[in-house]
Amino acid sequence: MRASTNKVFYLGENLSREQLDFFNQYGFIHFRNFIDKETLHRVLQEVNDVQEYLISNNIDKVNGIPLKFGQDTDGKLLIQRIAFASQYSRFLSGLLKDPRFSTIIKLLSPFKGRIGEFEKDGLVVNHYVNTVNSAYNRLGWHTDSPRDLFLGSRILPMLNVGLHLDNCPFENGGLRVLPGTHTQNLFRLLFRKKYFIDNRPDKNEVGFDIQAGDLTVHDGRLWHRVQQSAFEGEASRRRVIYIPIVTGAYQPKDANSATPFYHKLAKLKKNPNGRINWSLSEGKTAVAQKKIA
Ligand SMILES: O=C(O)CCC(=O)C(=O)O
Repeated sequence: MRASTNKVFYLGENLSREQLDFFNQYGFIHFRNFIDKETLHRVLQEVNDVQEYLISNNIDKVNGIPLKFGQDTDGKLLIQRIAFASQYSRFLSGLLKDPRFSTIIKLLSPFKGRIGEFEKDGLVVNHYVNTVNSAYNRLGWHTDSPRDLFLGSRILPMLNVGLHLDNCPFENGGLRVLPGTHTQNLFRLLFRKKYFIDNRPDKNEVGFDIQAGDLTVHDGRLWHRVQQSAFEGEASRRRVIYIPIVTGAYQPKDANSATPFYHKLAKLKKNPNGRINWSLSEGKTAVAQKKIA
């Protein structure tokens, strides 16, 4: 369902009172045209280059975070989730220095925020496409906060900033959020829905009419999911960059960082006989970091 809370804003030098109030009330906000077509083209090219580099160097984990592999429409290997992508691209890293991010950081006020380029999963590239062998075409309900609990920290407010690289009208699936759930108590944050298992639409959810180049920001405590595209192949392609804005102690990751437990859980696979395969393959770590060209 498309709800009246889905309003589109434009980002200026400062956040307007209306933008701040909207974000504080609902826990998300949508800005049109954050980047122009030329920048978008370059970002897509850089993402492609990073993927090529990771594949050709047999890297399946960056700073302890596993990459998610699938198959593209042409049968070629595709990385459907890349963590810390800006580590491999001077351009993507430079994008994070855009002064408008300082404006967005103010959404975290009164907390003092910073761009987590080297923290959490860094700059993440999500790439969804519906093909027979795509491992990643939707994502069940979750918030981004329990990851902090797994990592032994208390839940701190954070923002997840999504830079959308493809058009994705509401009818094509994409991001769905439950407005206002960022202010819930800990019990509701942990148990409102079954994390990542529940993919069912919620009568109160809100979707977006995304144009390539748009930016969305959601509070890390907000329940959200990704609705699978109704289309197959190229029409279903959806690429989004996510950038964490964090607060609290600086917790950078590097090539020696351990894989968080929740990522290991995600690797558990069912055997054909229905039993869970508990062997957790560690894979290779991206020790050989590409020098930023
Ligand atoms: O792809 C999206 O828009 C949301 C992704 C997301 O929620 C996640 O990666 O945790």
